Amino acid sequence: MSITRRNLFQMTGGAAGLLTAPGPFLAFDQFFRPAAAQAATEQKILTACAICSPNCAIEATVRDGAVKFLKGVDGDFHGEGHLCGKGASGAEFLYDPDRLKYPMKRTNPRKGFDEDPGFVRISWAEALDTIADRFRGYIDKFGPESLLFVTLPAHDFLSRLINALGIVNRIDHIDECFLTDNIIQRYTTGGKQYTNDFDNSKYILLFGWDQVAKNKIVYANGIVKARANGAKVVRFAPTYTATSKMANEFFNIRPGTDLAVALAMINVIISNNLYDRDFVEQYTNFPQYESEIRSHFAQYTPQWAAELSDVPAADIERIAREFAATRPAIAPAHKKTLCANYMNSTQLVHAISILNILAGTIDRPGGRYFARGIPLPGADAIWPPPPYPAKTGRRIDGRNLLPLVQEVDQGMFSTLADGMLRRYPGMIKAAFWNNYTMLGFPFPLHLEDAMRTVEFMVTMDFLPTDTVSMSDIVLPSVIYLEGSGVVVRNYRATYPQAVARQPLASPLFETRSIAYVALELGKRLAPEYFKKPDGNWLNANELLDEQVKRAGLGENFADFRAKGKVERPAPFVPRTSFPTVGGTNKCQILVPQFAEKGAEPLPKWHPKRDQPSAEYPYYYLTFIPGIHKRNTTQNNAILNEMMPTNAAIINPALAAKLGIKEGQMVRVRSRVGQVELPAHLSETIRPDCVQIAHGFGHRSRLLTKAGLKGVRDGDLVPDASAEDFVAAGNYGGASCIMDAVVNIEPL
Ligand SMILES: Nc1nc2c(c(=O)[nH]1)N[C@H]1C(S)=C(S)[C@@H](COP(=O)(O)OP(=O)(O)OC[C@H]3O[C@@H](n4cnc5c(=O)[nH]c(N)nc54)[C@H](O)[C@@H]3O)O[C@H]1N2
Ligand SMILES: Nc1nc2c(c(=O)[nH]1)N[C@H]1C(S)=C(S)[C@@H](COP(=O)(O)OP(=O)(O)OC[C@H]3O[C@@H](n4cnc5c(=O)[nH]c(N)nc54)[C@H](O)[C@@H]3O)O[C@H]1N2
Ligand code: SF4
Ligand SMILES: [Mo]
Repeated sequence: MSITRRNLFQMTGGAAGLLTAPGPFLAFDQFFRPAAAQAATEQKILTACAICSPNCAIEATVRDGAVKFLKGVDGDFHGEGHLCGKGASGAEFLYDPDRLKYPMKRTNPRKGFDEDPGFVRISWAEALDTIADRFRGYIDKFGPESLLFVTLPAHDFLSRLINALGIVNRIDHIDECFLTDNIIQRYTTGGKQYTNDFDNSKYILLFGWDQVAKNKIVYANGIVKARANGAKVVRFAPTYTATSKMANEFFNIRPGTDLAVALAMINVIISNNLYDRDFVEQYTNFPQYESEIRSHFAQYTPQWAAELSDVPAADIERIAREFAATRPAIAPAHKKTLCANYMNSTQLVHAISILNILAGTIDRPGGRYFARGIPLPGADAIWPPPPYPAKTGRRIDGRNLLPLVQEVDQGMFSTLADGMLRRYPGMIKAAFWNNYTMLGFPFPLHLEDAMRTVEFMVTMDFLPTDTVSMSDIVLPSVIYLEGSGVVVRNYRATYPQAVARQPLASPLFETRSIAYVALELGKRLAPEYFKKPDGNWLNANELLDEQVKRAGLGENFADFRAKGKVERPAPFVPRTSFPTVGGTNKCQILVPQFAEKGAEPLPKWHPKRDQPSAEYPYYYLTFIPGIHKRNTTQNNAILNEMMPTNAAIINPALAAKLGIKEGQMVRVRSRVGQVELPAHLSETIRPDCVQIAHGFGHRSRLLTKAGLKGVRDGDLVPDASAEDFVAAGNYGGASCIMDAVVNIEPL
């Protein structure tokens, strides 16, 4: 309660007043559950979770049309009979009384996280007509570069809309997650992420990787099985988490220095010829560049790495030798901590890829393998569109300065605000947000300033988030429990597997899918692209039927749905050809193409961006709690009860030095901002770090459970410009989502 009141005092008077003054701001229709039928009916429906990427199989109990209970499915490859707490709480998303129910438009022209939008309900026709009119007007006057789409290519119809309009500025969050890994893998192994075969591994080397603590069942169970099979697990991290507890050895590494340890390990393995000779000689470019590679890594000694990292030199040397001698061994990379945290993440991902290559476990059991997937044909293959216009506009985020990023057409959240406020101020006139919120950015306040410069903002979400509350038009989305789809499995896919997603309930209220929105906007803005050869409009259900048929999953979607899943068991045949860019069909340790594109062909030591100073003496760490999914779950009744807010986690030794007591309010400051929150003392963190959980600090008063609880972790993390990344050698565009240093003081 005290936290809520404290936050209230920081708000503008107008917005604070609204909390006690009922008006249009609070005038949502009463939430209802489907009316009970005369006779009780109970169905069991199989579907797939979509809260995180393994998409564990779900068995739902649906009584009288209402979803009552979700549980795991025995024998499912990913959930293995279980759902985690997030997955099991899915019905609370469906029936959240705060859900967006109808399209709405804003009546308050002032915009900001703490402004009351004054939403009023409108019809879908009015919403879509307004969006189409405004978008058409901006395109005609300022060209397609004036439109910003903040969304993944979430449906083929949305991609078609973006391409048909010639939109150059589609932005996504991947630079904060696995972008650098995607880029590095294209050149080093030709492989994909997500396929870490822990079940069969004998030595697992974890740099930060914390998926046990995330409750990601498929990976948590993988580590458990590996330990049961006698594997050794080693983890480096500045915090002792559930993953650290699962490790045989844990090293309390200094933040941002894993790169030094990895470089030294490569040196130990190469200079002692401990690498997997058969693999390295046959399938990599090591023989071609041997002398360059050997002399490059020779400079990185364990003693040098120990001084930077606080990991003893003898341990670095010993672990490198164990890693190389124990077959099969793996150093997994999985998203943020390895790929996006710091300014040196590009080099770290490259170094870790080299460790896996030296272990000879690329696409081998117990290593990182390429998922044996089931390709689904896209809408453009099924109904070829007229040629798309060239995308000629200016790229707002400066991504074009980073050729390796530009090639993969993903990113960049981290440089968007800089682009809008400094690079091309005023260029973006309208923004379309789907399935994203501004809390997922570094330094959201900078982005709030940027979004205030946009004349017309549309957001599609299922909850009234902070981004929704900044918008002119709001579109209510269905969620995964109301949708249909084919889910191709990527984790543990030693052979091709797909499961069906099917609706547990009809879409509630007037919620719609992004496919519907894209199609309706397409009809209005680019009708020639949204017709089938027979002259009829494209149709999302027909697309699904056609995809199922062409992928050989069934006669049509209904047929596939009746099966529930399709598996094509086949023996795992390890690859002998690696489709790296450059066409050599070999893994590349030294990447000659990087040199051609202004990047480093071999990973060099670079420090992280922000380093402790007299003013900001402590490393700032963030984390994603196991019971939440980023910014999506804080308003879920069950998950909110389990973890409603965040705290500043510090070591008791630091607390004693600064005179901070458990639960006491503290101020944490970085060079870009400050937050106030209670302290939580824990032995699990290094004494030179302060850690705050991601996902809290929603300002939207329309989120009745999550609103005004906790602080935004991103308020302390500086965002960047593309020029900063080029200057620092961050060629892979890693967002630096944890790269900050802070001060902390008692209040
Ligand atoms: N429950 C849950 N699970 C999720 C998600 C979710 O939203 N909820 N999201 C998924 C997604 S998209 C992602 S990106 C991943 C994120 O999963 P992780 O990449 O594991 O990221 P965090 O939760 O941020 O965990 C941060 C960990 O990294 C450590 N760390 C911080 N700095 C360093 C460093 O310099 N070196 C080392 N070695 N360790 C460091 C911290 O101590 C902490 O243990 O989780 C996935 N799994
Ligand atoms: N400050 C900070 N920023 C971060 C991170 C961090 O640790 N700290 N982590 C980074 C990482 S690793 C990742 S992967 C990204 C993830 O960032 P995002 O993918 O943006 O994830 P969320 O923050 O959960 O935001 C998802 C939004 O989509 C909405 N949503 C959920 N389901 C649906 C749906 O079916 N339809 C629609 N239309 N909307 C839906 C949710 O309500 C929420 O507003 O964040 C990154 N940003
Ligand atoms: S691990 Fe949890 S949230 Fe992720 S797909 Fe499985 S049940 Fe859903
Ligand atoms: Mo992520």
